[in-house]
Amino acid sequence: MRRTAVAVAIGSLALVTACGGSSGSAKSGSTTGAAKPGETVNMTFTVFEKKAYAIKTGQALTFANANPITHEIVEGTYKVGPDGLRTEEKDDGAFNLKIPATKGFMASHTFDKAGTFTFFCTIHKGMNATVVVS
Ligand SMILES: [Cu+2]
Repeated sequence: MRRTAVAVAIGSLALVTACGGSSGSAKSGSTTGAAKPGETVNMTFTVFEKKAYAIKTGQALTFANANPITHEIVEGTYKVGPDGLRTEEKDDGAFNLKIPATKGFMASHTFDKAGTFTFFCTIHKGMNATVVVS
């Protein structure tokens, strides 16, 4: 239940942003102080926008697909070669998000424990990143 609520909330925010903000109150100041639901991992083609993300315990990472490309995101360990591509990987089975080849599709995973976790896309060897949950 909680996970679904987070995903919906993030989706709504993204929609508002994408539409250019028709709500007049958005102009006054920043969003500082508002409860942050986590971070969005934007996936453009076969690249994660960032290599490292930071959220709080109980918050989610939301994976947003910018292109009609299939992804499968799992948590696990990996090794990366000098070209930035994974040479080894081990899915730890914590979660598995199948992202369909749908532009604008979003799926999220809530992290309930603090720690540093690595995740990757099983399909694309260059999609590797870390999240610190504090
Ligand atoms: Cu991928």
